[in-house]
Amino acid sequence: MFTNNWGKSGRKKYCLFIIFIICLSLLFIFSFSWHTLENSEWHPRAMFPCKAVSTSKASYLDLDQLKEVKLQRMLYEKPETLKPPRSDVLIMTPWFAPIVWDGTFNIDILNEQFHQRGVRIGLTVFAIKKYTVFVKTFLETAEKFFMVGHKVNYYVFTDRASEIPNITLSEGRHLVVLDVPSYKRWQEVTMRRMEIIRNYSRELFINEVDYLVCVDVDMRFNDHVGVESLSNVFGTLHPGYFGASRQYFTYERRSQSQACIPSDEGDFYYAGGYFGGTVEEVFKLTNHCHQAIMTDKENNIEAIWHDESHLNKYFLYHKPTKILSPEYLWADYGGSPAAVKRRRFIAIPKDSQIRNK
Ligand code: 48C
Repeated sequence: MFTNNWGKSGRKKYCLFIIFIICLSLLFIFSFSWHTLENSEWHPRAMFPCKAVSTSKASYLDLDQLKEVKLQRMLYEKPETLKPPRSDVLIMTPWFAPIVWDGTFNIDILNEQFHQRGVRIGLTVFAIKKYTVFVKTFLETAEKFFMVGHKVNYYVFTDRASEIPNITLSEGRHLVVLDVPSYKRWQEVTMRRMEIIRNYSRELFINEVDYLVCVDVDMRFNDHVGVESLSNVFGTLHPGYFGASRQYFTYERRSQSQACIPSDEGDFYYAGGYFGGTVEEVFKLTNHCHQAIMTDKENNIEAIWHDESHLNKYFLYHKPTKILSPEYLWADYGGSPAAVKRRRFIAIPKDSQIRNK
């Protein structure tokens, strides 16, 4: 055929061309068939399904941690099936999150459970500009009442590290002072807490603690605050609104804001000065709130109660797994409701001049 007039080199080129065509066809057939297989139940992975995923070692360890509770004696009031410990307040939400009031928990059982897990708790607080004046009382009272007997790291964020007192801490408790920028407006200071807690959750807290408790600094501990307050993600009922109906809640109502909650929605009014949870959950919460605050800023709007407004919006759609009663964040608004039997963490009346110094 053609090959007679081509000579040796011609034949060689012809053979190479034929080989090229064959390779190209094989490649096409292979890629087509792989694509078909990929989308069919016959895909290699499907043909050789990996063996049933065995429970990872980590989860065996978790199960191992569920040891029996060891108290000296199980001597306490019998839980009464037909007689709830408190009949004057709600102690469980419609989504089965406990609401923590005095008299509803046995701290000995809970301490035993949390000690077995060797739980580490981070307490975050911001002392920017003149708010450093609150740190000494905050820490001294925390030493007396906050998670006593458990491992605690105090994370104090400040622009004035030299003003943070170095008080003597009990065993297993450490003070970590972290430098952060200040902002001119106190509204900005309070809102930026979400961003800073988010960043440190990822860069530091995830490696050092299991739970975070994020609170205001112009406060003092006045009574027991313990592991009964811990859960995956928790908020605290605001002392000014825990008896109010939802239309009186000071939610953000402007639809332009990411924090907006319409007047016919809302479970509770949560205080911005006390929330927390596992590091993972606090990361998600603070990240979400920070993004929402930034979106509002781009839209030239600032939620009526700043980070607290965004926290309330978050908790409406991401229900807390536990709610703390106003015992855990009390401010004397004049009233002294009988339901609030213990004032565990109390706002220090502040000279409003202090905010913008
Ligand atoms: O650290 C400061 N410095 C300020 O100038 C303003 C707020 N803050 C932090 O933000 C403090 O940790 C405050 O406790 C918190 C905002 N909360 C309050 O000012 C009241 N407790 C509502």
